[in-house]
Amino acid sequence: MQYKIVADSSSDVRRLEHVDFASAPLKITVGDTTYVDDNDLNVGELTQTLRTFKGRSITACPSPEDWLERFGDADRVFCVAITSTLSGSCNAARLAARDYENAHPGRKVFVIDTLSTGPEMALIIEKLEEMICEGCDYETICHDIMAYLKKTKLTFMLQSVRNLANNGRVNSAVAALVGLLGIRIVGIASDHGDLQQMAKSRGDKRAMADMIKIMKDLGYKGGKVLIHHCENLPAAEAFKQKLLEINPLAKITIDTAGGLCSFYAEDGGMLVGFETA
Ligand code: X90
Repeated sequence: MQYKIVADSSSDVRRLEHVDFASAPLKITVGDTTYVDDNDLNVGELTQTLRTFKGRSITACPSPEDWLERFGDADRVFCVAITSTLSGSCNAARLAARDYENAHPGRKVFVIDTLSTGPEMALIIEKLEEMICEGCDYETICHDIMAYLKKTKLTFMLQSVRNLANNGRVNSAVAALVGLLGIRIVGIASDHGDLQQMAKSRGDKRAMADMIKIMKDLGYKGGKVLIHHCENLPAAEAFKQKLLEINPLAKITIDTAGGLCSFYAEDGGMLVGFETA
């Protein structure tokens, strides 16, 4: 039985060691230039461009064909998609899954609407990899990954919500916060898969204290944490230290955000996916 995991590029996962993996890229159009969010994208350069760009910029999710061509000829495919509340990616994956199963009777595709993005998606992907490696059967994995998804959460801090607001991905209360200097928008991915603002914090330090509080309130007890940042390694490292104070043995990994998450989380933004108890 050949397994494959296919995620859209908002997961920030570029490769897996033990299971066949592919990323379906989203696209980011800044003025006249379209960037494909794949492993060749220079994310630092994109962020640099966005610092001074004043025009219109938009994003586009992968098409059903983009998903389909990444399934290869696997017998069992797991699709891991960004929240369907804010993107058409999950819907495209579902269409691809239907076509694939019709074209190849016996093969199966399980589509996961993560209701989240970035590092929470990466947690899901790592858990799938683990279960596949353990030799779990397909039905068990489908069931257990949905249970795991209930235990994972996402919190974040953003220095700017301009791109989210310009693309209609936040409600008007959050959009009204565009242009506030020195303020960090701290929030979570809600149970409905959209951005829920929890605090307005002055500076990274205060924002990180607010994020820790949110994590504890949501049931964080020292489980696995993935931190993805956009040009803000100092904050990511400081945050990791704070978490190690709670549990010195916690498994905490820092990574850079890919193109899509960097575009929306913007310069200095940080996303944290974590397991609750
Ligand atoms: O289909 C598309 O064009 C992609 C649209 C994606 C819009 C949201 C991306 C959010 C990226 C920003 C902070 C975390 C928000 C979490 C909400 C679930 C990261």
